[in-house]
Amino acid sequence: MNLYSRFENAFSQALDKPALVLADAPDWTYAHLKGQVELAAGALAAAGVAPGDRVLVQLPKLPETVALYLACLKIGAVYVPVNTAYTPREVAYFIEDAEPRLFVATDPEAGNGGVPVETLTESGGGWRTRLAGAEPVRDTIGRDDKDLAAILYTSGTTGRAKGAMLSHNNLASNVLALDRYWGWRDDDVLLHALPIFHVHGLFVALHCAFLRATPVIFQTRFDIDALIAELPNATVLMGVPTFYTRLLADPRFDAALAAGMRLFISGSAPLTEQTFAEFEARTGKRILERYGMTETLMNTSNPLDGERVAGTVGFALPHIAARIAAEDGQVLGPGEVGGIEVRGENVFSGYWQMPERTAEEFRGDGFFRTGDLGVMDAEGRFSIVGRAKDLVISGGYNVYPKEVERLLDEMPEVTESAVIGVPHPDFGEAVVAVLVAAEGVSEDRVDVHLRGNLARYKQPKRVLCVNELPRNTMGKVQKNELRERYSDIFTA
Ligand code: MCA
Ligand code: AMP
Repeated sequence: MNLYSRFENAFSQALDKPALVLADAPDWTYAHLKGQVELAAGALAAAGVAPGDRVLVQLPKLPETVALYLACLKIGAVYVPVNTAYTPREVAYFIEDAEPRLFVATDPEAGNGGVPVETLTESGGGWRTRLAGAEPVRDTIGRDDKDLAAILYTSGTTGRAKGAMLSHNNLASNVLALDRYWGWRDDDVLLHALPIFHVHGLFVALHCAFLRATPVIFQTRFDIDALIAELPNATVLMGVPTFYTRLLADPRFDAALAAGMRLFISGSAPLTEQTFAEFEARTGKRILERYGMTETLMNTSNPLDGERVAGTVGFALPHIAARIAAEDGQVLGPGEVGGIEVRGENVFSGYWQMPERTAEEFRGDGFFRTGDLGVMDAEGRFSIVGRAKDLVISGGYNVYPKEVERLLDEMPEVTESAVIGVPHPDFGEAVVAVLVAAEGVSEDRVDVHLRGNLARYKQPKRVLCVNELPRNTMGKVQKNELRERYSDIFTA
């Protein structure tokens, strides 16, 4: 079944209800959203997009972006969203790899390699002209379970991004599980301040709302004043831990403001026990932490009813199997630390055009190796204790050190580099570069070199020069030692 058919059924029962509640424009009702999806579907068809074609999208968080996503589902195209912070150099790779039929972006110069570009901005663009002249498409194409709905790029330890192929069934099975597990209600109102080019904001948040056609307070970016202003009108907030530390840092945020909220959900990065405890002390409410990743969507969650335990990510969601295993594949018992592995309809089918990489990440019995290190207790509750993959998570965004190190190593004055994540009060972890450079190298110089090449959030917040990097007897750089050495540079 096409995922959009599920949403469309709900939309048709809720035509007069608000779908997207906007700050500076009239709300979009579900009737309007449905109509805009039909027009966008027509515009896509007119642009030559056929089922299975990729549509690459680098757009701000506009209601039209949501309509474009749903239109891709409707006509069976494959939606490929990319972070708006990515530079043209980063986007060039996605264009080459995904071979999109169409690229929709804010900048008409964005494309290369002969891919047609349509522009969409807040105030105009060729895409709006196409929409205005489009013939609406009413029929939603049928899709088989394995047909792709989206490809989401996720960087890897090699520094080369991999496209995770997600099917209609992956997405549908996950939202159905979350709807049940989190007890989604017909009168819920979602406060949405996440970006919509990642799983969290796009598939977890929007899908939960669309499955029951409940209203979304659609904030175009995280803004503490706007968030606080709308909390009394909402029942559910989904955020990365930085949302919660920023709320706690604001004296206006108190129990009265949170009183009408049914659920505060956190994910994408570890929520500290301290934040969990401070939040409960301030509001009387316990944040519900869950765990997922691009390749698997959501895997585990603390319960709606029942104990939400700080520092844990809860139980495997219904119909998802999760286990802890040693590197050699041996399944480990409760209390033993190992790799978290998952299997279920939520798990992606593989990396786009990378069968070897895909095969490396799956066990023979179909379990996917997440690269996260965890432990399960006797009741089946999971905790994440570390990462086998060399990954920094800053404010909920993933940064793979290799990608940054490669660019740093391009600088003539740099002999070698090591990029690490260290604790940061706002972003949880912050990216730090440790460089060996004969003459030393200034932060400004690094800044200038990285600026046009790398998304801003991936760039080091601090650059440190050393005489040599610590290595073990095998010659491997000891990042643990560096993380230890610089652990308090932002928190001291
Ligand atoms: C912004 N900056 C950052 C980050 N965000 N630096 C490091 N890490 C970040 N996350 C930098 C900007 O480049 C800028 O730098 C300065 O901070 C201020 O930028 P601004 O845009 O004003 O920042 P902000 O609006 O305050 O953003 C912080 C944020 C945002 C709200 C935490 O990063 C965010 O929305 N994060 C959520 C990411 C997310 O959705 N992750 C889910 C993916 P300068 O001033 O120097 O230029 S993971 C996922 O989907 C999996 C499946 C899962 O489990 O959920
Ligand atoms: P992404 O590749 O952007 O999908 O990020 C997925 C990664 O985010 C996971 O593999 C985890 O390392 C991390 N992650 C997601 N949720 C949590 C959580 N609740 N606690 C700790 N790490 C998390």
